[in-house]
This record gives sequence, structure tokens and C-alpha cells, in this order.
Amino acid sequence: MNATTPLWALPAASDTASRVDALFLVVLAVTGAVTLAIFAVMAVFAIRYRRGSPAQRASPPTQSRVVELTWTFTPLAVFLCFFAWAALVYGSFYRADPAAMTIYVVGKQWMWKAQHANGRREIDELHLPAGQPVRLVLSSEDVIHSFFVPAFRIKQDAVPGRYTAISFTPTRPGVYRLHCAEYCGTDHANMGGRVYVMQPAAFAQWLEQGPSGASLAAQGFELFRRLGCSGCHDARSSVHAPELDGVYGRTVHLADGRTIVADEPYLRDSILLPKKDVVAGFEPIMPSFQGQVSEADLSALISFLKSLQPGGPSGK
Ligand code: HEC
Ligand SMILES: [Cu+2]
Repeated sequence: MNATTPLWALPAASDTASRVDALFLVVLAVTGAVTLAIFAVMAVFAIRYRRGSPAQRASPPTQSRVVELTWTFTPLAVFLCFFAWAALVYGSFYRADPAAMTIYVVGKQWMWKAQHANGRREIDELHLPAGQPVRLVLSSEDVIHSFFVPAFRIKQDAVPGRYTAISFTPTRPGVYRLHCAEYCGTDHANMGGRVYVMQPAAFAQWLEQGPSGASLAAQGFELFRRLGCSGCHDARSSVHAPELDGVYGRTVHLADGRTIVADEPYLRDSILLPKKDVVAGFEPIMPSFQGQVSEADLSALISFLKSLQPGGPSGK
């Protein structure tokens, strides 16, 4: 899409876009039809009962239960259908395909930084393969930003201190605009860039190019040793700390009786706020790494923890 493309010609470049558009068009059609019908009836009545017309005006009806029930419950039913449909569409943004490719995206005044699993990084650009489900895990280094790609019809806040995620499948190769949709300071209007949806083969080639560094999980392993995590969490360590193999997706029993599924937000909190969710059977001796790790470090550490799956490192 370029600057001269009119808004109504905005392409639908993802599965979410088609779902949002279908809902929007049906709501527009139904409310538009009702609006036209109301204006038509108004016009008919204005003409029929105009001053001096021979219309019958004696004893107008004052009450009709059938009419009142109909105009109350028909719109209610129609709007509840819209609500249910919209809830399904909304829910689909947050239900990731198990095969989805995870990309970490960090908002920062005033840029978007992305990290792919193989270690490739980009700024104000995001390359994606067509037809492959992706899941963006968003965070922020300063204030609230909002990741907005109109051609995908997705808009998701990136909030400091926590992870948010959104899932979709890009469907149409092309170049689309990326914006920040949450006022975040002086250069907010310039915060954004381009999303490139590529054919899978071209994407695989792109991913291999560029500065060849370690994968995100390998960078995480490096940090895991450098920050001293392994000193406690290594199987040979004398410190009583949980075994981290297969931690991602595990159901964790906490000291206060709650159970929680170890997802990315949980792993994040384990590192930054270890006292928040203390694992049952362990002493709360783990120090907080708040201020010692950047958002980029966190995504590397979490990728590493996720790669510690019983099935072997996956790097997803
Ligand atoms: C001083 C020892 C120590 C260090 C250093 C340490 N941890 Fe821990 N960690 C623990 C203990 C003890 C627990 C269990 C109690 C708790 O939940 O706070 C734990 C819990 C965790 C959990 C939750 C595990 C589960 O089964 O749910 C994760 C994830 C974790 N640590 C990751 C890390 C990472 C990553 C680092 C390095 C950045 C690190 N830890 C450094 C001792 C440590
Ligand atoms: Cu912003």
C-alpha cells in the first residue's frame, strides 16, 4: 500500500482482516437497511398525513402490545447476535495456533523493534511469511504504545511491565503500513514503519541473511549463565531451585495454593517479580532481575526457557 491508496481500497492482508471486514460489513448493511427503512416510513407518513390531505385521523390507535414487543425484542436479538459474533472474532485474536511462529516486538519511543527466533532483529520493519500463523509477543521499554497494522485489522497495546500477545496469519504478500496507535510523546506520529509479507521461500531466505548471530534461545542460554541463573537452577547445583526443563506450559503449584500455567507472562514475572508467584516447596530466595535485564534480554531468556522442552530445543 502506498500513500495514494484511498482508505476504502485498504487490502485485507490477514485472516483477521477478512473476519473483521465480514462483521463490519454485515453490521453496516443491517444498520444501514434499518436507517433507510425508517426514512422511507417517515417520508410516506409525511406525505400521507400532510396538512389538508383526506387521510383518516379519527381515533388513532394508542396501544399495541404486539408492536411494542416486536420493536423491543427484535433489535435485542439482532444486537445479541452481533455481540456473539464480535466476541468470537475478538477471541480469535488471542487464540494462537499451536504451530504459530513467535516474534517478540518491543515498543520504544519512537520505534518498533522485532526479534525473530533465529536471532535476526529489525527496527521499524517486520518481515512475515504468507500463510504461516504468527504470534507477536509485545512489550514496551517506556510508555504504552499500540501496535497497529491497518491491513491486518490488528491493533494491540504494548504495555510497560507486561506481555501482551496477538495472533494472526498474513495471507497476502505485499508491503503494508505499521503505526503506533497510542499517543506516546513528541514523535508518536512518526513511530511506525513497514510490514513485508513475503512468499514463504523468500521469507526463509530473508531470515538467513543479515548479520548471522546466535539464535534467540542461544543468546538466552548465554545470559542464563552470565546472570548466574544456572548457579541455582542447574541440576548439579546445591541450591534447592526448580528444574527448568519443560517449564514452559507446565502447570505450576504455588506456595499460596494457587496453580498457574507457565506461559510467557509467568516466566517474565518469575524473573522480574520472583516473590509474586513462589513455587510450592521452595524458599523465596530467587533475587529479582529487575533493572538488570532489558526487554531484549528477557525475550532471549524466555526463548531459552521455552526451548528446554522434553522434545529437545525448538527455539520457537
Ligand atoms: C539464588 C538462586 C536463584 C537464582 C540466581 C535464580 N533463581 Fe530462579 N528460582 C529460584 C528458586 C528457589 C525458585 C523457586 C521459588 C520461586 O518461585 O521464587 C526459582 C523459580 C524460578 C522460576 C519458576 C520455575 C517454575 O517451576 O515455575 C523460573 C522460570 C526461574 N526461577 C528462572 C530463573 C532465571 C531465568 C534466572 C536468572 C535470570 C534465575 N531463575 C535465577 C532460585 C534462583
Ligand atoms: Cu508509540
